[in-house]
Amino acid sequence: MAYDKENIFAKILRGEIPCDKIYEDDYVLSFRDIRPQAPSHALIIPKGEYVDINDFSANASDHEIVGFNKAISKVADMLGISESSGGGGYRLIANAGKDAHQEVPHLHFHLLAGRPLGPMVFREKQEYK
Ligand code: DGP
Repeated sequence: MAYDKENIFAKILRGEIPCDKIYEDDYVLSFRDIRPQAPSHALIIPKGEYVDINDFSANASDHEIVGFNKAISKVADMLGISESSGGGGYRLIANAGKDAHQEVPHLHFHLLAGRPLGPMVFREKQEYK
């Protein structure tokens, strides 16, 4: 899929739409999700134009990949949700494509925390044999 420069996160990166900023550096912007699914729900996005994690891991530079990954622990520690910063831990989610219900076509990691988060994925029916 080609990158859509008019997606909502591109507009946030350009400063055309406000966000509740948590952290920013040369490679990433982190801000609070507008529809929080947990007491703490942060998003981390790269500043480069990548549709999803598949696009990013295939096409981003080593600097971008390292910068993006290092931002995860920075944000988790800043929010106090990592166990090493005294929190209870967190879940990191990256939806990619339609089956994962990716809504915004600019790569973003969700950091969810602040309560027990339950099973990792919703199961429509048990299919164990
Ligand atoms: P996903 O389904 O993984 O593509 O999640 C997209 C998330 O983006 C969803 O949890 C809601 C959030 N979101 C959508 N529009 C905005 C916005 O304008 N501002 C902020 N802060 N979050 C948004």
